[in-house]
Amino acid sequence: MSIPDVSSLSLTSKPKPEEEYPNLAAILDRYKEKIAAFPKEKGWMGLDLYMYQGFWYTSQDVFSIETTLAVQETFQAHSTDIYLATQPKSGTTWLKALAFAVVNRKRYNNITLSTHPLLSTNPHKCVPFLETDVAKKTPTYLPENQPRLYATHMPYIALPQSIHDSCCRIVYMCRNPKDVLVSWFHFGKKLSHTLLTQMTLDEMFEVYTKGLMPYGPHWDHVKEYYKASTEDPTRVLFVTYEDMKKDTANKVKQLAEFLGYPFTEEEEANGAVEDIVRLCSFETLKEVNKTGNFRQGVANDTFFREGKVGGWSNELTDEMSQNMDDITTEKFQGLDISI
Ligand code: PAP
Repeated sequence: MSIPDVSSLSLTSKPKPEEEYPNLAAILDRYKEKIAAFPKEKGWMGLDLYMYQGFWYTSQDVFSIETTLAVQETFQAHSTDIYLATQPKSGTTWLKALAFAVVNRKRYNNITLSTHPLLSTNPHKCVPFLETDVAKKTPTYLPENQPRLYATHMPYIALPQSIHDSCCRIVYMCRNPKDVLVSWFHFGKKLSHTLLTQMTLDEMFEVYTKGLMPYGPHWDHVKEYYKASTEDPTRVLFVTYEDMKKDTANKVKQLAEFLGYPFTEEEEANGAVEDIVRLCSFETLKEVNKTGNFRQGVANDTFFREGKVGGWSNELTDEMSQNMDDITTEKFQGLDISI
């Protein structure tokens, strides 16, 4: 299991991008000419987005077209790997915490719950993204660390061929696009990057419904993973944020079973499932992450806002809501996706 040395991952550390991602500049440079040929449009927060394999990507960042291409070119999957895939704002942080807690529960057992890494470390630092790891000096995907736990926002089609060819497990979490949009909107307001242009909710609605978001369109991203899960449910588990909220304990059991770490009867009797639900709850993680930065310009607390289902109803107009429903109905036609 690729568990970073959490002692070096203090919530208050503020590494500079060039220190944290020393390979980034070379990666950005390597694909400069290639991406110049891709379709380009202005999208989320006024950024230039590049179309690749049917999806939009930002550029000049760790979550970008360049790091996606680098992952595709260099990353080698192992059959024992676990990948957590999401569209941004769909429950990534929660899913990372849950999977990390499930897979590592023997290592950080209940007795030492107070010293659990998730009680001192942002889940994003416990489970690296493929997209950011590729830009690090020493990627955590070392061969001896097996099984490995990774997250990614990359669309299914963009996953490196070695992931498609291997029998590793993929968990995909999707969320109601209306809540995703509202979450994106509030996230954007908290970012202090100078290249970003603040957007009104109307403006964000416009780019979101056109799919002009990092890793958008939302619906196509969901559809691809959903189809993969129906084609091979032993390889891809499709879960929704809403179901996870409704019955977290049972969904955690399902997750553990899928990942190959089922709870024993004894563990269940001892409350191990409930311990993990509590440890990874919005309330617990929000409290732990109320200070410090995830990376420059992104505070830890930006990943913990409301953590609710249906909060969109306080922010979107009836017209926006109807418009989104129409798109969702059309895009998810024939698919049994309940959000
Ligand atoms: P990311 O993809 O950028 O990492 P992600 O974690 O997917 O972000 O999304 C953040 C959302 O998950 C926030 O939703 P909100 O804006 O509607 O509130 C955040 O509150 C929610 N979230 C984070 N942690 C949890 C958790 N433990 N339980 C439930 N929701 C959570």
